[in-house]
This record gives sequence, C-alpha cells and structure tokens, in this order.
Amino acid sequence: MTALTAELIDRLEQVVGAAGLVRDPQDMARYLSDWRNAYRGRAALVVRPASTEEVAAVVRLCHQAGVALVPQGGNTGLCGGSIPDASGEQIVLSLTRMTRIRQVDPQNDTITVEAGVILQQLQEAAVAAGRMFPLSLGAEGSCTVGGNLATNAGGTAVLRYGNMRELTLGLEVVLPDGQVWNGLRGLRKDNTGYDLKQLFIGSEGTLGIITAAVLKLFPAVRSTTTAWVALPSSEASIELIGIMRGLCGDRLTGFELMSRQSVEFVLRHVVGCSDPFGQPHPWYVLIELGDTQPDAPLNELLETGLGEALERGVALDAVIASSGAQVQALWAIREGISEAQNHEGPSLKHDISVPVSGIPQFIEETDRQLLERFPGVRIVCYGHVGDGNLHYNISKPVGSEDAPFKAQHEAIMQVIYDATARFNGSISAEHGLGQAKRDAAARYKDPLELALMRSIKQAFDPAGLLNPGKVL
Ligand code: FAD
Ligand code: 2HG
Ligand code: ZN
Repeated sequence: MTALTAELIDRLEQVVGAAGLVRDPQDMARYLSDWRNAYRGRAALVVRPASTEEVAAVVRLCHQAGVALVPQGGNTGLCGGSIPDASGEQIVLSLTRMTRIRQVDPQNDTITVEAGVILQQLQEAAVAAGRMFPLSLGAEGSCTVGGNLATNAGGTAVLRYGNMRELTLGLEVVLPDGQVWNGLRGLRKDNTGYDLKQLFIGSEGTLGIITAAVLKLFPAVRSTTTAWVALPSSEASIELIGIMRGLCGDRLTGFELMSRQSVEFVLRHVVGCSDPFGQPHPWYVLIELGDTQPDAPLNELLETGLGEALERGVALDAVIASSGAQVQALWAIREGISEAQNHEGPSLKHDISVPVSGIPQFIEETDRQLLERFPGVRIVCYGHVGDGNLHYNISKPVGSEDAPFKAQHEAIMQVIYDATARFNGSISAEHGLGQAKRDAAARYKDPLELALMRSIKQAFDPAGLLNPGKVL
C-alpha cells in the first residue's frame, strides 16, 4: 500500500469537487469514530462522491495508486466496520451524498434507491406510494441503505419479513478495480447461475461498494395492535410466542424480549419513558400484530392469546396500547436500551443467535457462568427472540473503574461465544464482524468456511484494498 500523494488528492478533487473532499481534521472527526466512541481511527482523507460514476472514478484512482478505501454510510454500525485503522493512510469513502430515489414502481412492487438514502426516508417513500418497506431498527433515522445492505441488517420486523437479504432483488456495485456491475434487476425469479448480489449483501464493504439497490415493497399495513407483557422467565417468552404464532400466523410482526435490567436502564436514562406496570417483573416482551385490512380483529386475537397466557401462568401481567401515543411509548422503551446502556459506562456488545428453543437454557447457563467468574457485571439481555437473536450485552459493575472491566473483555467474550458454540449458534446474527468480531470469527467459524471466504475475497479484491482488516 502506498501513501496518498498530492497528485492523487488533486485528481480525486477533480472527480468529486471541493464539496466532495473533507480534509480538515475537525470536519473529519465524525467519520473517524463511532457514536459510542468504542472504535477510533485515522484517515488521510474523506471522499464523498455524489454519483455512481464518481464512486467508480474514485475507486479506479485509488486502485491504481494502491490506496485502501473504507466505505461508510451513516456510521451507526456497532462493530467498527466503517472506521479506518490507525495508520492514517486509508481513505474513508462516504456514500452519504448518494441520496436519490431513482424509481418507485408500484406495479412490480419495487423501489430503486441509492446507497446513501436514509432508511427512514426509504420507509417514507414506500408509504407515499401506498406501500411499505419493512426493515425497521433503532438507528433508522441515521443509517443508510448501503450500510443496511453491507451488514445484512435485521431489526424488529425480521420475524415476519426477513432481513435485508430477503428484501433485496438487485444491486449496483462498484468493484474494487472501479468497474461497475449493473445488477439492478427487479426480478423475483432469476436462476442464471450464482446469485452475486447475495455475496455483496453482508460483506461489510470488503468485496465492493454498493451504490444502488432494487428493493421489495409490501402492501401497506392498515391495522396494528401492540402489547407490553410481563413474564416470569425467559422460558415463558418461548411459550408465549408459540401461543401467538398459533393464533395469529403471519400477523405476528414483532416479538421483542427484554430483561428487567435492560428496562431499568431505560427508565433511569431515557427521558419520558415510564414503567407500564406498577411493580418490576423479571422479563418483558413487546408484541406487535399487523394486518393489511383496516378492520382486522387484532385486538381480539391479542386478548385471546394473552388471556390464555395469563391463565397458564406464562404471562404475569399485560397492557394493550390504546392510542398511537401509547404504542410509541412502548416502542420507546425497547428502542431506548442501546442509548440507556451507553450511560452506564463501558459495555461489551454481543448479537448472538441460537436456535429459538435453546434461548432459555443459553441465558440460564451463561448468566450463571458469568456471574460466578465476574461478580457484579450487569447483564443486559434483550433482543429479537423470535429470530433466536439475543443482544447479550454486559455493563461494568456499579462503582468499579473502567480499566479492570476492560481487562476482562476477552475472557467475558469467550464465555459468551463458547456458550454460543455449544448451542450451535452464531457469534453475529445482526451487526456483522467488522473489526470487533474478526478474530473471534477466525476461532469459532468452520475452517473450510473461512477458507472459502478468503478465496472469494481474493477473487474480488486481490490487492486487498477494500476495507482491509475487517471481517477476515
Ligand atoms: P455504517 O455503520 O456506515 O457501515 C456499516 C458497514 O457497512 C461497514 O463495514 C461499512 O464499511 C459498510 N458499508 C456502508 N455503506 C456501504 C456501501 N454503500 N457499500 C459497501 N459497504 C458499505 N443493526 C441491525 O441489524 N438490527 C438492529 O436492530 C440495529 N439496531 C441498532 C440500533 C441502534 C441505536 C444503533 C446505533 C445501531 C443499530 N444497528 C442495528 C446497527 C446499524 O444501525 C446497522 O448495522 C446499519 O445497517 C448500519 O448502517 P450504516 O449506514 O450506519 O452503516
Ligand atoms: C437492537 O436490537 C440493536 O436494539 C442494537 O441491534 C443492539 O445496542 C445493541 O447492542
Ligand atoms: Zn438488534
């Protein structure tokens, strides 16, 4: 890899204009660390192209000069994938100026958007067309479609609609040498060989720069109902999801599990959030039902399911939201957990998955082991339980210094990942490997899978210039 020359900077400026280059250290700072300040890097430059042609020209110039690029969208990722290394020689390639919605096609139920479109804007464009785009997550006001694709983002509606992989029909990608692959086909069926788009989805910027995508649109949801339910144990959540699925089928669109510790952090730190019940309970779930019919009998279904759960002791208490404001208040508790945990000092984040039926035992065994070995650590466990995906996050003990907790990071992670492996799970169900889980993946993934991944990387990016040091 060679350092950036003044000539290369000039040529990049000719491509993207002065507005597309960020060189001032103060202006560059927000591209060089994540919102938690958990990862920090340095960069020679931030380049912000505004079109596919500009991205291609930038990538070509950097490829010729042997300069590494770190793609970045909204920089909301949770594993340091969008943060450059400490060398100061990499260039951050920000896609945030590529914000066009190129086409909305209600007849084919597709929308074609550029990589820098904010997820919330995409959702709004779908609504304006009388449709719905279902991906939904706490960072939707800042994360971009390109980042959602590159991490194969999940969120709170995967249970019903799938993650980004399942929502995508076509991609446009700038390859590491600057060639543009136009795979913007909106086809529902295409069996002409390997499905290349799926290689780029979830590749975390290591195989190509995603510049645009054709995404699926869905019928608008015209009725919803939401409940907050107190549970005696995490095991009860598995019984409850069984009850609700049996009754509601595909109308079950959200089922989020939260421990009391998670909710307590929110009540302590997120302004405006209050406990829906008068007394604490060990676990909670947030249930959402949705239907495309405006007058679907969702409340009746929910009441039937919750009635059965209360009778069997699966649920301890429940409230059904009676207004839009109450729905928002309940979701604010769930979506506030990330922010709230940040106020409690350093934390370790995990986005593991195990088979749904194994969740209660996973939690019980892992909690026990961790508390025996690291007394006082606070386990903040919550997540998309219907997908088998837990955020098994750990905050430092109350009153302890940061340094001893940080020194335990590796050992804590090992307990959690060993348990994940015992339950045939994955060490990353949602956020990706980035730099945070790269080394762990090398230990926990099958060696043959890793070798195949390395061959793919070598085939696409033999010079190793796209997001080096991430994933592999
Ligand atoms: P960035 O953070 O900018 O980048 C993420 C990765 O994608 C990096 O490796 C980067 O190099 C690569 N990349 C970005 N754009 C491109 C591109 N155009 N081409 C190629 N590579 C690219 N994630 C979930 O899956 N589910 C959740 O429920 C969820 N909730 C969250 C809640 C909060 C409060 C926060 C802060 C984050 C949450 N996340 C969640 C994580 C994060 O929001 C997602 O991973 C999101 O998809 C990242 O989008 P971004 O635009 O911010 O990407
Ligand atoms: C969520 O589900 C996100 O809220 C973020 O995936 C999880 O902050 C986290 O650990
Ligand atoms: Zn999540």
